[in-house]
Amino acid sequence: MKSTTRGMRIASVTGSVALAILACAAPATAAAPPVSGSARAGDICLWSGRDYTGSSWCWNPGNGYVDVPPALHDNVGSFMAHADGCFINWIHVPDRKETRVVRDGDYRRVYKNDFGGKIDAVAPRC
Ligand SMILES: [Ca+2]
Repeated sequence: MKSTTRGMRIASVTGSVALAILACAAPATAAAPPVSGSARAGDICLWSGRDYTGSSWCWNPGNGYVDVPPALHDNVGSFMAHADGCFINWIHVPDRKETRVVRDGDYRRVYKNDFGGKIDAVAPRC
């Protein structure tokens, strides 16, 4: 009887250790961008500020090619992708463009100093 109780206690402690290990693993998840808010599954969301702040707008592959709203034109500070897509910077419409392939799961907390400072449109494919 007593050993059974001890066995259960050990099992309980083991469970706590497992939870503690999960808790330790959590920071990697916590460092990833938030999934909630305006970023829904299947969307690519853009923000004017770094760290997903400022004006935001979400695009869905079903929307097809879309010019980004004025607030985000050449002004994407961060993004989060829950879909595949393509960021486009027009050099000369319609025949010269610079593109960046975006994959489901991609994100950048700071993007304005990179291609975010050039984005004109989002499309399903480059
Ligand atoms: Ca541009």
